[in-house]
Amino acid sequence: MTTFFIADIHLCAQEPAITAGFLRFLREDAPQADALYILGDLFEAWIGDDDPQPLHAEIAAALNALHQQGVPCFFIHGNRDFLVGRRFARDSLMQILPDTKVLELYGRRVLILHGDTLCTDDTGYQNFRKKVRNPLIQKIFLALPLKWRLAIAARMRADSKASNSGKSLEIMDVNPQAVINAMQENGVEWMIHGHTHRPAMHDVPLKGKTGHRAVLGAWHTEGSMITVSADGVELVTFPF
Ligand code: LP5
Ligand code: MN
Repeated sequence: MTTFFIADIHLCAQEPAITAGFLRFLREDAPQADALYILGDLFEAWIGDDDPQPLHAEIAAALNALHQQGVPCFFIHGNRDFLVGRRFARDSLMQILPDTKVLELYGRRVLILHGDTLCTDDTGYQNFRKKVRNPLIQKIFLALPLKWRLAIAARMRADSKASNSGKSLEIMDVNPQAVINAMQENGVEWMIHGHTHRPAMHDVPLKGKTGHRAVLGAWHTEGSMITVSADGVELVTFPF
């Protein structure tokens, strides 16, 4: 009786070792879970469900196979793959959740989210986010030819890399008050998120009690996940 959480796998055709590690995880580890939650940035970049990359069909088939084994899979959009849509959800049988969700798990209330919305000091990013999460802007983007979308995404990635190199690590981490607010608004003592690529378990000072924030690691050279069971919440790394 364990639920698995992962995030920031950043799958792309240029990183076959990560893809192989993720497919192995879906085949060998994930079937033991009650459910699998993917908290964003499953893909390095997503420009529309009509992108014909073979990698996408391969991942959809592997998630679909996990579902056939009785393990439901849930997905929250990240800042790289917020355009994952209905078609990919249908092919993978993965259910897309809203940007924040409270789960009741083995007697614990757990708030799950990608984590980018907690980085409120990064005003450049939050302004960018507002624009690209606008449904009208997304509709226009998705109507563009694939070639143009690829070029725009590449340009955004390059601009993001350039702007990140000038930002402090502090600005790019979560804002402590934003964490407290999110936990109090949702009435939870547990939060799980990714995005910052800084795997850790943090205590959070809440009114009269201590909350807990579990942060997932990115999949660079090994896998990272958080397991929740009746016994507790654990941050785990494992080889590909
Ligand atoms: O992703 P990462 O780790 O580099 O940095 C993030 C924030 N950056 C982003 C941008 C993404 O990387 C871009 C992803 C593109 C894939 C999807 C394309 C679909 C487009 C759909 C349009 C409707 O999320 C970064 C944060 C960092 O995390 C830490 O939290 O700091 O934020 C930024 O870099 C934002 C900058 O401050 C401003 C970005 C400038 C982008 C300019 C766009 C130019 C458009 C050109 C059009 C021709
Ligand atoms: Mn992210």
